[in-house]
Amino acid sequence: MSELKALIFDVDGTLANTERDGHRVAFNQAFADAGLDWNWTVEVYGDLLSVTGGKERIRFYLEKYQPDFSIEGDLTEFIISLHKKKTDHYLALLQQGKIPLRPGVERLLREARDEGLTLGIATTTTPANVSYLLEATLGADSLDWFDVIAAGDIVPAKKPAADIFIYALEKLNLNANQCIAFEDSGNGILSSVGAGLKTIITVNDYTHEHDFSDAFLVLDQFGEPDNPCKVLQGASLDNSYLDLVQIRRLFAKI
Ligand code: XBP
Ligand code: MG
Repeated sequence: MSELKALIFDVDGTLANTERDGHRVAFNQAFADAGLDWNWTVEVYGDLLSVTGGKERIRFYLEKYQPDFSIEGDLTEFIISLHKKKTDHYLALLQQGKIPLRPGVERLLREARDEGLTLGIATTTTPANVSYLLEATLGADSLDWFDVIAAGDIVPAKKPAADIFIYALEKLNLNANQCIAFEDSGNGILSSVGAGLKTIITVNDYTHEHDFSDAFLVLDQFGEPDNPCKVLQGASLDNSYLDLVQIRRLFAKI
């Protein structure tokens, strides 16, 4: 039985509900800037989220929804340029404080820090998106809370490939059985479990119907003392929100 050493968090959908009112809005703003009449509705975006990575998502959209779209010049360069505009818009939304952390996230991060647990991030999103989210919600020094922020194109294959969690474990110099991963989506848990990590899921509107049969625990949220969470799958909790005591108790049962 290994000792719990680290918590490794996904970002989008886990630390914050960033997709519907953040990334999706930023994509549409970038499309408008470019004079494109593309509008990713909440529903269409839910389909597009099956592909991780914003650049990869744009390409998937073209293949599935705009098969006759063509431009002069290199399509990959066009997508990269469009995605950079999207990122600028997304960073502006973060700086305006438009994307809060999910319930219990700050509390759990602070509990882990207070107990000397290592914290890591393993995400598909662009690195700047992570630093801006952390700075906007937890303050500038919060980037130092994490011993690794593994993000975006740092690995050859994005989620559901296990690359990003394997990379994070290597940087932390820890084994998977010394850590717990936190995710929100089907692609995310395929990646974390693929890296050998026990995974706790918090679902959201886009992911609540995904397959989490390999999850260690599935919740609707981490919860707060005055905002109870619901256990959707796995062992019941001793109290109405997920805290480090619960995590350690569940980890000891592995
Ligand atoms: C979610 C993703 C990202 C974001 C958009 O990442 O798949 O692509 O949707 O961010 P995770 P970018 O759940 O792993 O945090 O446009 O920067 O890719
Ligand atoms: Mg996610």
